[in-house]
Amino acid sequence: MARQFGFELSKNKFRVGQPVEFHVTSEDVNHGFGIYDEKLQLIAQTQAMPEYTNTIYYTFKKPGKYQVLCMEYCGIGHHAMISTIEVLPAQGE
Ligand SMILES: [Cu+2]
Repeated sequence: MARQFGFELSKNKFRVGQPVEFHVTSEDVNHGFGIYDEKLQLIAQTQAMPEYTNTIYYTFKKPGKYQVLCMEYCGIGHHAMISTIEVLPAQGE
C-alpha cells in the first residue's frame, strides 16, 4: 500500500529463491513502486494506483537489503518514500 508519503509492506523479509507475489495499490494518488538492489539498480517495478491492484512477481536471487522507492513524483514528501526489504539466504544455506 502506497500513500503520501510512504509504503506499508505486509511483509518485508523474504528468502532467496522464494517466489514473491506483490499486490500493489495506493490509498491516495498515483505512486510508483520500484524495488532496487544494493547497487540501486532497479530490479522490479509497477505503478501503485488508487482503486486498482497491480500484481508483480519477483524471485530474489541474492541476499541483502533492498529498497522500495516511489518512482513517480507524488508531492512534497516524495523523496521520503523509502521502505526496505531484507532478503535472507535460501533455506538450508
Ligand atoms: Cu512519489
